[in-house]
Amino acid sequence: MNRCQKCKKGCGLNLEDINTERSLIIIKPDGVQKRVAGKIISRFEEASLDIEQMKMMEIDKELAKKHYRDHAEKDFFSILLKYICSGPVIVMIVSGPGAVKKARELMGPTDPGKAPPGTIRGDFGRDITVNVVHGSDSPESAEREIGLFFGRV
Ligand code: RTP
Ligand code: MG
Repeated sequence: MNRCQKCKKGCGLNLEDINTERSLIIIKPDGVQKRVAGKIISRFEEASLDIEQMKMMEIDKELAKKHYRDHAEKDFFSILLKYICSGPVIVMIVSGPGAVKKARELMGPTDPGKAPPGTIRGDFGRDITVNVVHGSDSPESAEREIGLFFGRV
């Protein structure tokens, strides 16, 4: 049995529980429109991440501004808002050991032109704006974003 690394005793937790993280994933409007959502979801499943929650929705400007608040001063902010609000998206919570890093490795770099084949953005993205998928950039961002999209879960 894996013993808890914090108390070193049998407190009932195992290593997997301790390392489990969550990430908020969004299949952006272009992913839904191009009918590649199923393929994208499979990438996360095949990497042994669990899908805890999933829903289809449209993101309104208010929510988009909150979600991408760190980019408010960037010159691409208004284009980003227009894009992310341009049609239905699929929002998911994925979880598992190292989920944040794992998801970002599966996605590939922001610019699909620089993303290797076999990554989600490399295979399905169009350009640095229209890049098919979002994944949280840290466990702290993940929890903030999960709160925005799913409330307390
Ligand atoms: P995301 O937050 O969507 O997962 O993407 P990311 O971490 O890889 O990239 P980030 O820097 O957080 O940018 C957020 C989204 O803004 C759009 N973007 N456009 N130069 C540009 O025109 C530009 N740079 C970024 C992309 O849609 C990017 O995913
Ligand atoms: Mg980001």
